[in-house]
Amino acid sequence: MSERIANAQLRGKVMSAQEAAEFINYGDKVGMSGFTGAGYPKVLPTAIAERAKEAHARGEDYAIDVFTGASTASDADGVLAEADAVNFRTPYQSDPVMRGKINSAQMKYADIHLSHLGMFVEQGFFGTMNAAIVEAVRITEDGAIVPSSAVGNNVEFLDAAEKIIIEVNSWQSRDLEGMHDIYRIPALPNRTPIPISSAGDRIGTTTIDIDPNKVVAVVETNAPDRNAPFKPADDISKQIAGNFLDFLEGEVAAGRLAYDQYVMQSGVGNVPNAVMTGLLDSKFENIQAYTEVIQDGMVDLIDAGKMTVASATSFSLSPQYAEKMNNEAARYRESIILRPQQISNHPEVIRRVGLIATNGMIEADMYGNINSTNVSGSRVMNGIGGSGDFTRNAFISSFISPSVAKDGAISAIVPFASHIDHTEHDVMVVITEYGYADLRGLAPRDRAKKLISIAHPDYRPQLEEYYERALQGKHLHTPHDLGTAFSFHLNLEKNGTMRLS
Ligand code: 0RQ
Repeated sequence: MSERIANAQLRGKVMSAQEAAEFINYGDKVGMSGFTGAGYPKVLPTAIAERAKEAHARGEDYAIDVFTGASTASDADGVLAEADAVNFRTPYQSDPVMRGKINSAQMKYADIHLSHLGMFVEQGFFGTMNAAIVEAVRITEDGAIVPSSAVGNNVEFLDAAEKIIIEVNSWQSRDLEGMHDIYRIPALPNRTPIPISSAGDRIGTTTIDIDPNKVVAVVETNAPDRNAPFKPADDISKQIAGNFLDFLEGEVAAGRLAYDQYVMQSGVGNVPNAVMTGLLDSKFENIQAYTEVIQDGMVDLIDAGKMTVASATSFSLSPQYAEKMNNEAARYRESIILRPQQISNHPEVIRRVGLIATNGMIEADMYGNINSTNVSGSRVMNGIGGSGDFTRNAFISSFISPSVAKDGAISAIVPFASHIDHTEHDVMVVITEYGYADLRGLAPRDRAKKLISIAHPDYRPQLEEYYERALQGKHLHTPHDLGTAFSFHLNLEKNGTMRLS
């Protein structure tokens, strides 16, 4: 193992996770590596959680503020939340225990665009960052870090932190070295254009240089990234994928897209993965991804010769595909680039490469506002993630979702979204198993008709009824009847279903 720590000074800092956790004090702001279950520290979170439990048992306060790239896993966010060791968390998270604590106000959560967080840290919006805990594949001779399966906000955390703890994880393939492309955006007011004009451009270094004098501990680990396997695509996912491909075909027919010009951004989840499976048998070739996470479907597209390059900030692979990535990283690094999330999600580059963004949603309202985060307006699911970065700046932004959730008790198309992450101004296409609503260039009343037509047939009559009522109002640009705009949600709260009769 120690050959993975090639720097003599840092080899002298090797210690146990318990010893390293002593450097993390009550109230500290701690930036951790990790993004969608990849590249997060594997042992420090548990050691910090143990410290918290011991302190609480003694009647003392102990909690920290946790900053990451995006979601981690049960052995990071999960154990910390379980131990009530987190006071404040940002950005995206998806752990069920942590979600429960956020929704019961036992901890605070700030849902920040993924491209913004590194910038917030650099600009000092959170005050001093006390520590960075970052997973590495190895430490080089000159003390630089080779990141592992995610880059996330590592650069910003390592630059800003007073103390650095490095977890060197021998489970991660050494062949990941060379896959990363580390680039720092010059600070304001000296910004310069990011020199990426196509997804495959490499503009930086393969390692992150750090100040070795800030390193207080190096901990050796050997533990896998914990990602949930994807569910096999069901009929509804396949229908949604089919409708998405029909939409793409329509773009080709209209001359706005060519079969070898598709630049993809895809959210994580089973439906986006089904879309990628659908692309395997499509006419699209030389697909490029400028996205934030590489999931199983993209690996299949690369293997099939359909995708030439994928730029992201992390992996989100099933255990089987993570194993494959580990075994064959030397081959995959020819076509995969992992960048800091400020770059993978940067508005400037997103607009330049002209990508088609495709993300999941909780609900869309009949004018095209999208709720990605808060069920019935208040209960946070995960967070906005990178969906805002991509949606606002895409060549075409799309949202995909089954038309109903919870066995039909919830409609994904509602009169008024109970929380809005993406406004009607940003949302171009919404797709369910009943078709696609192309909202581009349409006035609100025309959008309503399109969106009602892709709602579940059981909900179309009550959506139409609402719309007719709204049309009785005085101001008809975006017709609403505010007295009943949330009738679907209120009925859900009262009767457990959005069905009104
Ligand atoms: O619940 O898990 O209990 O079955 O939400 O829903 O249909 O499987 O879809 O996995 O794509 O998730 C918006 C949450 C959709 C996700 C959201 C329930 C449903 C199910 C999952 P169960 P599906 P998905 C890149 C981009 C924001 C971040 C983003 C998300 C569970 O896409 O977090 O886009 N997006 N990032 O039953 C109540 C509703 C519901 C509902 C779905 N209206 N009411 N529950 N569900 N709709 C990635 C990153 O940024 C890192």
